[in-house]
Amino acid sequence: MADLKMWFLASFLIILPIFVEARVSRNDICKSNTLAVYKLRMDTHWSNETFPKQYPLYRPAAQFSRLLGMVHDPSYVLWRNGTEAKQEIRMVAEKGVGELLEQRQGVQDVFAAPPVVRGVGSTETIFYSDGKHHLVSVISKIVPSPDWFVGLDSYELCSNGRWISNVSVQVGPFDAGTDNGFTFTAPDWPSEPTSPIIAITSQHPDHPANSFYYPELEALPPLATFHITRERIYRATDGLKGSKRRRNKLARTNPVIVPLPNVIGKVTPDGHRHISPHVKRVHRKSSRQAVDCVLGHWSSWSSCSASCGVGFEVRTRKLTKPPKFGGSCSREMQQKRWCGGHTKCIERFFNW
Ligand SMILES: *[C@@H]1O[C@H](CO)[C@@H](O)[C@H](O)[C@H]1NC(C)=O
Ligand SMILES: *[C@@H]1O[C@H](CO)[C@@H](O)[C@H](O)[C@H]1NC(C)=O
Ligand SMILES: *[C@@H]1O[C@H](CO)[C@@H](O)[C@H](O)[C@H]1NC(C)=O
Ligand SMILES: [Ca+2]
Repeated sequence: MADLKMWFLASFLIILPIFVEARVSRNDICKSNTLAVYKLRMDTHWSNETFPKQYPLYRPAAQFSRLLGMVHDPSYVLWRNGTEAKQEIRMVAEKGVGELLEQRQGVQDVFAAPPVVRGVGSTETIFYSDGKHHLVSVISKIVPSPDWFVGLDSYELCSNGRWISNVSVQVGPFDAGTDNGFTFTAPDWPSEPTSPIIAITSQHPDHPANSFYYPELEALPPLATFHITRERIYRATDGLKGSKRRRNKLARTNPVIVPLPNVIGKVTPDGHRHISPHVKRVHRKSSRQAVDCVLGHWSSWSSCSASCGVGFEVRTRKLTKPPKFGGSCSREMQQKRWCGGHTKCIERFFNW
């Protein structure tokens, strides 16, 4: 009985971190509860020299709406070449307005960057990706245009188990299929029924009035380039080790990073810091068959402690039946992992 009491006491005192070193397989870094912070920059190349046909100079001059994006898993598609545009894509492509909604299956983070108020310019933002949500999709409306946009569809951030470090992706214009206008400044002409999203090329749609129709060119020059640069990876052990000074420095160097959580393990009465979740055998001489404990299911993860920046989330489980006769039992009753969000960082940029 004394053993049992001790066991209970111990299991509530010791709260163990999930981030125990050396469990991360070298070639599966992104899937192992790491959190990657990326910078996304969109450079736009819509100049009068590269796209002289009907180049919009006034009211409005050539520009791009604010950039909207999300980080998601493979089950979610924000937009895709060849498929019908969702309502929110229609809103962005036709009007340059709207928000992307975060509260849906498969979506981890939504983010935005300011508009590029010229044809040639640049805008940037930061986003977060965890091992489960490792695809990024973005969209920015070409202004003026009927329903044209540039964007990325499910760009993979985890390649061969590692977070990609630095890539540039050149893109051309897409047509959302919801408005039939051919020219940049065509009046609204809703497509009924709507057609699928298509890539606009120098030859297609092959209508001479089309603003991007350059039959003499084999391909259009790129309209925008997305640069994705890895800023930082939060590994399992970060914040659990490392000095307070280091954490503060980290928080200072990146304004969106909040101070990291402190060590989660607690010191037991015998003065030992228990930071190993390894199965502990209760030593007890007994002639009877050892029975391992029964643990409840993990709760779902709590919401992230930060909605703008890097935080952590927690899940817990309970002991359903204590071990008997020297059976074994994991003492891991709580796990923490990193999370990040950019939702609350989104400022109200000027809308079109
Ligand atoms: C646009 O480019 C064309 C040809 O390159 C040139 O003739 C024209 O003057 C330019 N217009 C402006 C406003 O820069
Ligand atoms: C869009 O889809 C069409 C048809 O499948 C394909 O030919 C084209 O290469 C695609 N374009 C882009 C940019 O993905
Ligand atoms: C990313 O790559 C580009 C071109 O290869 C280079 O100019 C740039 O310095 C790189 N940036 C980082 C952060 O590595
Ligand atoms: Ca269209």
